[in-house]
Amino acid sequence: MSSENEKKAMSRRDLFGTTAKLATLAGAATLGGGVGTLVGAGRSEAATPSHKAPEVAPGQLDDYYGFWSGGQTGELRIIGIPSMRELTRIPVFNRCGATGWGRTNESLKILTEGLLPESREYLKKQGMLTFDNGDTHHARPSYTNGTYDGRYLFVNDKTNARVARVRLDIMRVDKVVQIPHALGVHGLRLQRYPRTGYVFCNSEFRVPIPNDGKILDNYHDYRCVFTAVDGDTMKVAWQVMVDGNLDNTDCDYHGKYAAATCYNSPEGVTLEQMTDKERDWAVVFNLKAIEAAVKAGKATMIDGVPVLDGRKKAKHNYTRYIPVPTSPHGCNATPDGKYFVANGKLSPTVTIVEWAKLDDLFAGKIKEDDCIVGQLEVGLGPLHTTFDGRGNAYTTLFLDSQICKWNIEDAIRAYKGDKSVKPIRQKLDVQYQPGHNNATMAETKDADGKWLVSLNKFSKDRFINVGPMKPNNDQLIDISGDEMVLVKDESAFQEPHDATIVPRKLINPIDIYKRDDPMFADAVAQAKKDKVDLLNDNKVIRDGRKVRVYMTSQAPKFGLSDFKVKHGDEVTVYVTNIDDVVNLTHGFNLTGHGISMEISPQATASVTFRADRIGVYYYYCHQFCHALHMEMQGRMLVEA
Ligand code: K7E
Ligand code: CUA
Repeated sequence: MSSENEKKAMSRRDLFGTTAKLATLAGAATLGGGVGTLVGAGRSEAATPSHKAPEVAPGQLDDYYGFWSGGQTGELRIIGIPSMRELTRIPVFNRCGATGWGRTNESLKILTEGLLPESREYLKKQGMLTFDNGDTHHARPSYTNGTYDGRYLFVNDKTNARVARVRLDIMRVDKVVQIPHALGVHGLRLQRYPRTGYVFCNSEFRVPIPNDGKILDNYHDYRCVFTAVDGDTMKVAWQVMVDGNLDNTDCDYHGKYAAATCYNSPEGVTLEQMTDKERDWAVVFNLKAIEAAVKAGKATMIDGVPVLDGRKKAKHNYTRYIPVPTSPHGCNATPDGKYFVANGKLSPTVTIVEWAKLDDLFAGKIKEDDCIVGQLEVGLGPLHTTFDGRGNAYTTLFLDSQICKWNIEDAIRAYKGDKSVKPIRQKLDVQYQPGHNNATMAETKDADGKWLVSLNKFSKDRFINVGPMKPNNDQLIDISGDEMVLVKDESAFQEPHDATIVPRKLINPIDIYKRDDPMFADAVAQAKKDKVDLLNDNKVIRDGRKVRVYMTSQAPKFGLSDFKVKHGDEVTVYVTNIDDVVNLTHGFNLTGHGISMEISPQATASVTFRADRIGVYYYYCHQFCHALHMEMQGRMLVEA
């Protein structure tokens, strides 16, 4: 950085000094038009794709799968890297018309069986079976020995406190669990070693436990819990009560510790109260001590879940609170397994904590501050950090609209007082206001330092105007050389928070379902009871007021060209796609009934409804499967 730039940066930073808290908050409130335009003001014509622009010509395949969270859409997206092409979406917490997710019996079972009783009761009163929205932030593939194993992917739902597991062989959710004693499940990371294992979830908001109305406005009695879900059973393994609001989390590469950034250490409920301190903390969790305490029956069972008290005043060895500047955000473990980085957000710094020091901390040999081995000023609004596996870190600067590349060991040397090192390697403008960034394989021991994506919340003038709500701008940056080079802009609908990028060889989805897939095991079992061969029979079975309609689909024909039911019957339609051809998906879309679903090759899908409308209703295939696809239809006759 030139001294001129340095001066400019410093004067902006002064604005963020703790003495000028109100200025900070005022600044933070007007990010979009105010502070955010300080850097890269006006339209940026820079970043003309250079010789390094990724070449993925038509017909060529990408090198990586990018797993994007879909934010408020409640879904996941798969983006090809380096092309940045959106390859598909995975419906998770949302209702999806293309697939029938949230309407088919198969998806409703998954979406409802993990709900807490109180949610079930609430939903019933609303005439709903499940929540039809979600807010996905952090999607992470499962690990074995510190690297991705291609089994599962886990993602949080911030708004309804759920965690979903996606099977990576079919790219569909197979389990959902709702987290008790929590509102706003935000940070999510997976145990890396020996395997996943635990899914660590941060509940963000502090709530009364139980939240039954006895405690209302006395917010000092609210609690926040850190939850470990068992990734195999998708049941809550244990919870630890903590001080403050949990934000993001990560864990080590040895299976010993997890860490979480906390804001709101004053435990207030207004913005002023929440930021009324110079320091918050990163809370660290001693997994062995927690497991031993749970095993020894030291936890309080609340709603069937073992809950330990990890608050400071409880003085247990489950947790320690490492002080970091106020309102930290991202929490990121380095791929060498040595450190984690807490990102300052309101402070222009990143704080580096050494995992190995936690042994001595929990043994009482050193103090919390002694675990901090580095604190580097990177710029304004540091939110998240990622890594290249060559010792460098890349931190998003929300307010500066930049990515700051810095060297980890140099930052540690500088913190020790070595004035000769300059840890900051480069700052690159991004357009604009980045939240997460992530580099290829950065969260594994095999970080490969090829590509980095910057997920920018504001796109402003980067795309043609689509109205007041603009797309996000996901930018691809080549980090394979000494310099970061911006090579691509890609628009995204609100609001992918985060992305994980995995080489394609580690992910092996199937093309055609196997008939024993658990996704439709219930349908197979019911058919067996009804003595129906799903691959060959087309039958209507009446069972009192329940009617089960079994039909095949094979381009361009449904096995039944019509079926008849009585007004008021409870009808379940089972469709089995008997085509054994890659890419040959059929749809079942029932007119006037709000029903549509897809049936992939060799799959069975089913949907249940009451035949409450008398008359003739067509069902048709909604996937363009054949030249006679329009003719792929039939009639449901509902008699009075
Ligand atoms: Cu938006 Cu990871 Cu939820 Cu930061 S989080 S940006
Ligand atoms: Cu089957 Cu279109």
